[in-house]
Amino acid sequence: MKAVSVKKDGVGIEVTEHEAPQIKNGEALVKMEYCGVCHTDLHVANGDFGKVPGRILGHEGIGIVTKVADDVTSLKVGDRVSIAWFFKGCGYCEYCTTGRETLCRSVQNAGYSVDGGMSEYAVVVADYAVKVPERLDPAQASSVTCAGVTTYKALKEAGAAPGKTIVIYGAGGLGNLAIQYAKKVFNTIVVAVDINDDKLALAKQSGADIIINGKDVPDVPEKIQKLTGGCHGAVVTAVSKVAFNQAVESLRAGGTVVAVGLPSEYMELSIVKTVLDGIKVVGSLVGTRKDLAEAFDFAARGLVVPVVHKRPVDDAPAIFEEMEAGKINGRMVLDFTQE
Ligand code: 8ID
Ligand code: ZN
Repeated sequence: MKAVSVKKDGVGIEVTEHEAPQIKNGEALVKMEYCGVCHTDLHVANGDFGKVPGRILGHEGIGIVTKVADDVTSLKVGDRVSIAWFFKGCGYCEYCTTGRETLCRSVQNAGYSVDGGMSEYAVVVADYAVKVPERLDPAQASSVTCAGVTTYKALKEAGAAPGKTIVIYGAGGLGNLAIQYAKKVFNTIVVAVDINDDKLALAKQSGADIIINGKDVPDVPEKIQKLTGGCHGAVVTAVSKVAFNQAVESLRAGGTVVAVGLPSEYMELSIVKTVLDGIKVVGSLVGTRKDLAEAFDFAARGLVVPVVHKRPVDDAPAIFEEMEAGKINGRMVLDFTQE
């Protein structure tokens, strides 16, 4: 079967033939329909979290169950399921039992510690695979599987609620969905900051109230403070420490910065501002199975509409280059229905 995997030396990707996987107890086999390309796949392919040679990438997978192990009761053949970064937890540690399962110390992550969704067939752990609502388009569902659930959860962490002002740094694959959830689900006032006008035009179409190009404005936080009186929360999806530093300065007293993007850098944090303004800085990692089910539901009801572009699987190397160059507007989705 065809799959997109990390090259043998642990850097870069290739589209090659792999042996089809076999299922064990508790597992199901999924025939892939679509798998989105997330910037995290680029980090994994670059070895940013440690090299994983040969690993099949992908954690925005959507497909149909074609086989289940004899002991599986939670899925049946024909179900449409997602393959998310949170692939499996231990189920009994302090994190798994307190609604923070993505922090499980024995976690398995699709497309990183286990093979993921950029593959004609993939294995899921039946009890951990979240089902996709029937009326949600499967290509759009792929984006919700990571970009959607991650930003939906991050907005909860940011204290998003009606009447609050939220700034989203980075209006790429994650950022566009952050804007939509912030506007249509949480009913907040939304500021979007990016360094690319095309992404900001899409941000505006997607519901952002204020758009700011960080390259055109000498002092982004000052402008945001002037326009809004300071934001209640910031969700940073940009892959640059510049945005993290600006996010802190964009807040009002009592505000929260939610770190989502994963540049291999450190952010600056004024101790005096943090203390005197009661600033909270929180890291947020994807979302639980329940968060994903909620994020799917809002998309199925049409409140959030992921912007997706279907591409042939053989385009994967080109898509990774486009992402590195910051040229992608919305999300590129590998189309396995044509394989
Ligand atoms: O669970 C998590 N925390 C999680 C889940 C999924 C993805 C984290 N991520 C991480 C990815 O690994 C990546 O580091 O979030 C980051 C964003 O992923 P993405 O949205 O898939 O990447 P993208 O489509 O390339 O978008 C990045 C955007 O940031 C903008 C770019 O123009 C682009 O639109 N950007 C950059 I780079 N520098 C900026 C700056 N200084 C900036 N925007 C504003 N200011
Ligand atoms: Zn992702």
